Amino acid sequence: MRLFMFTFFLVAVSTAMLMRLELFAPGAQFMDGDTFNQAFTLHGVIMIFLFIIPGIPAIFGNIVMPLMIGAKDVSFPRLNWFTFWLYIVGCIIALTSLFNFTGEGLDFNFADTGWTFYAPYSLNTGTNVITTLVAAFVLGMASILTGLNFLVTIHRLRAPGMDFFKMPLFVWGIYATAWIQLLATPVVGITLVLAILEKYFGIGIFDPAKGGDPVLFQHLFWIYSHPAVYLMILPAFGIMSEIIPVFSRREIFGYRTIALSSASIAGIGYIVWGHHLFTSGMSDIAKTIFSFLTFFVAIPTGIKFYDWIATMYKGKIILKSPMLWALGTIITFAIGGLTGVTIAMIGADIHLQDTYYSVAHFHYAILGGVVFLLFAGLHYWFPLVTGKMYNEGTAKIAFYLNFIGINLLWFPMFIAGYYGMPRRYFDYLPEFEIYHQISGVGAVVIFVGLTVMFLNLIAGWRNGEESGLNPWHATTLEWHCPTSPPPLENHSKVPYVDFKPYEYHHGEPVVKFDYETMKRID
Ligand code: HEM
Ligand SMILES: [Cu+2]
Repeated sequence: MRLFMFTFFLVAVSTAMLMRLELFAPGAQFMDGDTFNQAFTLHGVIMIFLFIIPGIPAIFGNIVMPLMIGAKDVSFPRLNWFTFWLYIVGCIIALTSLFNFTGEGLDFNFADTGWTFYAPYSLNTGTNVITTLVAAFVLGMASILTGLNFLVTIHRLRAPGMDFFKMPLFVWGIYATAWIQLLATPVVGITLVLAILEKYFGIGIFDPAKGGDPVLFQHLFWIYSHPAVYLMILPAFGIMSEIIPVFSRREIFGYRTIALSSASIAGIGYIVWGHHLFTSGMSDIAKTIFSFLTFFVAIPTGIKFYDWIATMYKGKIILKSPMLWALGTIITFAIGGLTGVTIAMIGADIHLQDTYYSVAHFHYAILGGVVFLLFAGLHYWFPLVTGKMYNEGTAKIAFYLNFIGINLLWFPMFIAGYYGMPRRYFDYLPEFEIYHQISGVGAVVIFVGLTVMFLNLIAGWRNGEESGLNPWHATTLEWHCPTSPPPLENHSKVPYVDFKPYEYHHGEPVVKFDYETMKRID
């Protein structure tokens, strides 16, 4: 599954590179407008539905989360297997929608609607929207069942002694996410089915020509897709909360507030979707309420940032690559989150909606938040999963390339967007050229950074040095295994957990663990 995900990730990165190349100068270079529309749709659909939403839960939720709570596996391993196949089927359907099999031969015909499939355009376009909708539906099923599996696992399989407030914070992140997967995804499932029915049978729900309402589509879509952006970020924040205390050698500051803020972000996430519709037609009172509610998201997010920084304060900071990725993310996600607050203001958003400003916002939030932390997690748990170590120097170089790249690539877009550069256009006025060119250079830098990172990890996996059992001196249960990588059924015995997840004293882990009895011995 990981292999599939990273392959798709590379496909989506490549499409993005092509788009950046096209946009390097005004006018058409090598794509026409229709191809460009398909390119950004392909990029968005893959990144969101095939990589970022399933990414952290599938990569770390399945492997690390059970270890962290002392379970042998998730509650329903077969259901897990089933969701894996649903994912594969969804991917295959998405791939078939790339092509048109007509009498004249093979033809590219991917949806050209953007990843949001807005009606009424998605109902009228001749591209393969239906197959793409079906693919998204199947992937949604996989997401719902994964959420169910995680919820039951966390409720039922925690080690004896581990109450909710002794769980590692990554588990809290997965827990909050699982509720979103279970409760919000059905909404988008229904929306997609309605869109398919509308397209096939013209039932007249979204099509204004038949008395339907296209804005209804946007409401239904964002009722899921706004919670979905928190679904992406919460497990990522969980990774941050693991790395910060371990590499500061300090107990995390405000454990409970971090845990509960995950839950409250998940909750608030359900009631702010209207901020995507400020320019689509809503009553003024509705706009005001959605704007007001959106600001509330900043409170629990701010609390987390405060706690992370307070943890590092007076800590013994060890600047290894996982920590470097985490620290970089504190900066990039802060830019993503705070610019989100600026467009939660109705007046500003009327001007900035559907410009490069919003593109820059969500790329800082998603790449500079979710994906960077996913990479942080890859470096952090790499020795746990492979038993080996990558080259630390190269890992650092890869981080710096990515960090410089993201800023070169997206910071100019804030300015271009502010001056009025609309998103999703394949051509632009000459005055925007400079921003596109800086972005183009940034894209190359990121591309090189990603390549270096993946090659380094692959090389480490193949012939890295033995990492030892607990190279980071971490305190959570996943590092308390008899072997590295962990044996098939995880811990040899059910551990007894009567301690908090991050106990450090004078920079040293407090809890000593006996792998035979699976109890603390200090
Ligand atoms: C404090 C946190 C955040 C706030 C206040 C916020 C606010 C907003 C607002 C108001 C918009 C609408 C922009 C427009 O269309 O003009 C928006 C768009 C978006 N945000 Fe955020 N956001 C936040 C965090 C995030 C996070 C964490 C993610 C993802 C991990 C994210 C992903 C997105 C996406 C994908 C869009 C654009 C969707 C599209 O039109 O294609 N945001 N955000
Ligand atoms: Cu939103």
